[in-house]
Amino acid sequence: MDEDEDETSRINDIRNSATPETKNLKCKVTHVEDIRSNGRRKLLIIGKTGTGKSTLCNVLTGNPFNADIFPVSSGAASCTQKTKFCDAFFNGNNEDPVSIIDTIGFDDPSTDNDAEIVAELVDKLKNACDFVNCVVLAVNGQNPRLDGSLVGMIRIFEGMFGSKFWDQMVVVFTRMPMDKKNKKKRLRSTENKTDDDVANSYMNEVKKKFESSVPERLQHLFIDACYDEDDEDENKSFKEATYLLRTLLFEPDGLPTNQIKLVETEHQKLNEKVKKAEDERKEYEKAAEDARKEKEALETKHQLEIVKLEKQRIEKENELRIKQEKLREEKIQAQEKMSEAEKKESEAKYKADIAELKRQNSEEKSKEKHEMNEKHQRDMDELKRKNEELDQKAKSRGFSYWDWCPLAGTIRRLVKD
Ligand SMILES: Nc1nc2c(ncn2[C@@H]2O[C@H](COP(=O)(O)OP(=O)(O)O)[C@@H](O)[C@H]2O)c(=O)[nH]1
Ligand SMILES: [Mg+2]
Repeated sequence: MDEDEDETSRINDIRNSATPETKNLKCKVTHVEDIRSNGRRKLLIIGKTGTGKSTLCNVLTGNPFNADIFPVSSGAASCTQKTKFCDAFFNGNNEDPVSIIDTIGFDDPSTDNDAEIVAELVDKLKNACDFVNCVVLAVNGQNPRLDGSLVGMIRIFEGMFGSKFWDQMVVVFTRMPMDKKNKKKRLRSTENKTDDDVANSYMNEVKKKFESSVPERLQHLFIDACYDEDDEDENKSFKEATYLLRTLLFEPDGLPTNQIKLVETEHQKLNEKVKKAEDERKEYEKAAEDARKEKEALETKHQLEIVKLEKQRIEKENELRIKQEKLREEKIQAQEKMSEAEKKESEAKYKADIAELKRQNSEEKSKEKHEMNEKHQRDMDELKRKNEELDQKAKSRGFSYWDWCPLAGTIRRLVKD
């Protein structure tokens, strides 16, 4: 039988040996919606899904690990869909009234919106709780990894409470059976590293990751919620660990929850970043498209003006020809009755009139052409200025849009050229 199977059958044995009586609550627990000013110590349990938070909550009320006060999941899906408040007695001791807060792991695979989970937790802690005396960070002792999602989760709590959060914290390694056989097995599999060695190197990792926020003496405990009461070592280990946890919980200082801020989860931040990038992309795509359309419209307008001018030129040429013809006919008719001297004078006048007509025509023509070209140039300059402004705006936002959107880049270059 390999070690995992051994462990599963051990837990199943404990489960099966639980009589209906023991499955019913041994110690009084009440689900509540509000734990403000209730005179109880408040214990907040956080950690990744499946580490055993709800199981731990059950046993810390003095009840069996599988009591359904805080539903425990056996499969991949988590059972804790909402933050749960319970009024109970620490370890079932009537002299130690506590409120226990069971939370949801933000990495919960059955929920796809951790922003919602954080919002619910923040709301509950801020409005239905007044302070927290101890924060248990539950870590699966069988595989104590400080991975990205746990770091992210701790940062969320740091963001909510501020760095004081670390002063109330204790790391609890769960799922580590403390009987001789299992301890020996662990020693063998970790090449003679004791549980404390493994825990200390984990704590050092935490300190390295969160640096100065972490107090030098950040406490850690080992609690196997599924411990066997009949096993002397397991029983002793559970009693010692819960005694220490009780000491921490009943220390005078509490962490007020009224200052809690609504923090952004990575997920939420990511969504916002993606949305912002998308909006900016759309904005610039539209601007580039508008610039392209504007350039097209200006070019079309300019072409139309050229055609119109050409038409006017042809009309004027025709008019000029008609006028010249008329002048010539008038001159011939007049000259029939003139003397030689008068004819000469009339010929000179006719030539001067024709020259003046041509001059006027060409002056008008070049003036119109010049005006049209000037206007077109002004429009194109204005367009260029607008495009440069667009470029500046993109650069100042650290958003090299034209580089990473080839289509926009092409449109852009077409407009610029
Ligand atoms: N052996 C052992 N199993 C545990 C322990 N704590 C939790 N488990 C098991 O781990 C699974 C997940 O536990 P649960 O409390 O629902 O985890 P949560 O998602 O952190 O609330 C359940 O099958 C528990 O029976 C423990 O201390 N020892
Ligand atoms: Mg749970």
